Amino acid sequence: MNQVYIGLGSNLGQSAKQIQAACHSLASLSETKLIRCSSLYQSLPMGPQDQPNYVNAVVLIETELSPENLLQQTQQIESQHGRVRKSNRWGPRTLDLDILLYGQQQLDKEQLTIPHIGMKQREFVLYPLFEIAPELILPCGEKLSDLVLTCPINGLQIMSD
Ligand code: PH2
Ligand code: MG
Ligand code: MG
Repeated sequence: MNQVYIGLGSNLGQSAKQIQAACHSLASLSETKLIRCSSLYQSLPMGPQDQPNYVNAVVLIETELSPENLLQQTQQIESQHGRVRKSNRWGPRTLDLDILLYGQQQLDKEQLTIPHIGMKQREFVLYPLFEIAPELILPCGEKLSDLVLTCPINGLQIMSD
């Protein structure tokens, strides 16, 4: 059983609902259990500024799916939730599912890099991750708690429902 952390993001349509629905979709994947979900967070857009704020969250699943297989499944969930792939980097999207960590594995393939590139600098990944895994140590040996301490919060807010 592999413990996998997935980052969720949305800034188009009903973002909070998209994220919640995506959690249900992840929970119903084969050979997969949803273990923990962070709160929903509102974050300022990283990248182009002429786009809406994001809703972000992080979940922990346990899965027997391989990284490649899981990537396929998460891309299918993105499409089912209305994601249209465009070439604009860091542009708005209805749903983004990023495999952040897959156990202690490090993978560097054309379609999939694990740990997720950039996660160590992103407040909208680190803080929700810290909420559900305060003791986590990354494959590089760094403590998540140390990364959080040096990551500016940049307006990140827990959403109340
Ligand atoms: N995702 C992006 C680009 N910019 N900004 C925030 N705040 N949250 C995101 O999830 C995000 C982003 C591309 O994946
Ligand atoms: Mg992303
Ligand atoms: Mg992505």
